[in-house]
Amino acid sequence: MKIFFNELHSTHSARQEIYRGKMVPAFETPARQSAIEQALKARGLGELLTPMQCDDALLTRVHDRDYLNFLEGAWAEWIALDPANADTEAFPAVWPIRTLRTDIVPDNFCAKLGRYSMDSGSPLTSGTWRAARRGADCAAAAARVVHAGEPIAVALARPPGHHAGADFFGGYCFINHAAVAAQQLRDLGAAHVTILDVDYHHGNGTQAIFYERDDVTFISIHGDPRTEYPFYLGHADEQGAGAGEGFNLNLPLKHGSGPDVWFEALDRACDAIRASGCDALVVSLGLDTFADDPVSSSAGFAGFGLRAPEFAQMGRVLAALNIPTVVVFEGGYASEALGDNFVEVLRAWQV
Ligand code: Q9C
Ligand code: ZN
Repeated sequence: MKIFFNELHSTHSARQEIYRGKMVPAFETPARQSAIEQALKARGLGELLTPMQCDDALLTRVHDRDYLNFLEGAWAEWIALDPANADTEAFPAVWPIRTLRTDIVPDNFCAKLGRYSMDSGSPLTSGTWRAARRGADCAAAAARVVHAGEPIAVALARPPGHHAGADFFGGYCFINHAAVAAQQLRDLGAAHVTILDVDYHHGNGTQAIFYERDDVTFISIHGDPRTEYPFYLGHADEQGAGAGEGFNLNLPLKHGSGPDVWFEALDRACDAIRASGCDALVVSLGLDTFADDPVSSSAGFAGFGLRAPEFAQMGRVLAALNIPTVVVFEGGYASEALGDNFVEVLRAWQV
């Protein structure tokens, strides 16, 4: 099994994030990917490879050119505001919601930061662009080998991607790797690609990117947005629009739902995947459905209460679909358990 890992991931390393008005230690850390790399090596699972660079043209089929330019230059602009910013992380504090205009991109950097983001919990750092851009390379490389005949390939990258939309970052995500993988598969000739997002949080960015398209189906199982991040998307009535009508399926579950409820939703998702007739599957694999995940935890319950045996079962159910699959790492913040849980999912493809 080929696993394309982001060797530049730790260039994106934030110390802190804003949560409920306070600075708290960042949850999205380099330790997350390192833990998985270590576990893969220790268990002898897969072949860790660095990817070739993917074309910018692939990225601009997923993201807006002006957003990519903004991300690439953001750190230099942040430092230009004040050289002392070099020791900080950049956080937006103002956003163009409702009645405010997004068609004119302001010159002011803080205003741009808000124009291109959805929350203040996603620190932008000196290495964010380099790390996120390299993540796209991993996703594209995994898609290419699956197109060439591998039954499975993995993009092991951070920061994650599924909250990032065509022109905004948020939820720790900057470049949408799952969307890049799906688009790469389409460009290589896959007639239909389906994305299954099993991160605890709804993949709002991925959904939005493909919402009006009939060539990519988006299916997501996630915490009910009425109580869970990203709050403003992920409801069951979002079924796609225009040509994309019928190509979006959300399966929101109440916070506190356990493995039985989650696996019922997975069965529904699998029915929809089969019905989509896709030539390839992209799995946005977030491991924050884990019973001890610190980010999805509230009121004494975390994720969907999944543990190693359930992650193994998830892998078996997905592998049994027997569809060429690109697995993309998304969220999951219990670093010490990420390695085991990741390996448990992937083991199913390794016969
Ligand atoms: N207690 C992904 O899993 N809220 N993003 C953090 C901390 C934001 C999660 C609250 C959660 C974003 C890719
Ligand atoms: Zn998540």
